[in-house]
Amino acid sequence: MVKEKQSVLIIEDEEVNIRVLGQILSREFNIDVATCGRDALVRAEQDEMPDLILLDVTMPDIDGYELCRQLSDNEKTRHIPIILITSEDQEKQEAYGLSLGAVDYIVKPFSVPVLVARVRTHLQLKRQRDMLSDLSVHDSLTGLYNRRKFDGYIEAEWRRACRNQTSLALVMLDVDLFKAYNDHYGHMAGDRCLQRIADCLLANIQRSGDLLARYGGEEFVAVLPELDRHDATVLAQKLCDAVAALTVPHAASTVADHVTLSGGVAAMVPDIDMPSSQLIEAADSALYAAKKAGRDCVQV
Ligand code: GH3
Ligand code: MG
Ligand code: MG
Ligand code: MG
Ligand code: MG
Repeated sequence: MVKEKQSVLIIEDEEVNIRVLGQILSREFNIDVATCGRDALVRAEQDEMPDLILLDVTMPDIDGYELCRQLSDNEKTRHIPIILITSEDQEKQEAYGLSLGAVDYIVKPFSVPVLVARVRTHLQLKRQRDMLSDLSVHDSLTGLYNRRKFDGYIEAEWRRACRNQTSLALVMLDVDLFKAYNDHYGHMAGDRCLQRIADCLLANIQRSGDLLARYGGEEFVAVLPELDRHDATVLAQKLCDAVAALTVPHAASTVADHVTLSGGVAAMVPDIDMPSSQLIEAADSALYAAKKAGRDCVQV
């Protein structure tokens, strides 16, 4: 999610510079400080990652250029803009820093208003990028992750499960007789119903590695790392029960007097030559079987 107040990580070994930079920037941004390269690498990779890094070139352990290279090469930190701050006022050095992935280069002694203006500009750009990347992975109706995010996530988890030889489970859920729901209550009511279902499903998915996405129109999917077939089936049933317990009226349903889901479950320990589509197809077939078995049920 896009943050209210953005954060700046100052990587600097000189006390006086830390104080000056901290004082100016803390009025607008959350500030974190690292006084050596090793500490900086740890901090930059924490869960709450900085939105921008101010990086001093002359450092006691890892030099700023090398740090810049490492941060730009790392998948987790490469999207964080880095501004190099240095007393070396040479074109060559500046070009070198920029070639390593820095977005800007400021020479000491720096002008405070210019530094603040540059920081603001890069943070604004960062915010816009964050908003775009947020939009690109979320579904606008339900707020859940979308198909694009699901595709990338299942691929990554499939590879991980293959490497670690652990189970990966997939639950596919489809609203029963939803066309009839729309026909009876109208499309707008259908939209609100999907939102309620999404909220309910999300509230019942608790582990941090689990991913819930809207797979298509009235279909939802949960990627469940390290869950076996039995536990995934228990969870799928819990999800269906939770949605049924909302008792959203569905007068046009032939299954119940309220909205229900059908669920398909698949789980496997991937082999190196198996594509992830095998897991998706297995869950899809199980879902089809649940529909054939009369809906409002889970099949494996
Ligand atoms: P089944 O139990 O076999 O799944 O029957 P169904 O009617 O749910 O399945 P079908 O595939 O025939 O119809 C799905 C319906 O879901 C049709 C479509 O209009 C509706 N739908 C898909 N996306 C949306 C949406 O974003 N909003 C609304 N309101 N309806 C949607
Ligand atoms: Mg220094
Ligand atoms: Mg469907
Ligand atoms: Mg269908
Ligand atoms: Mg359906």
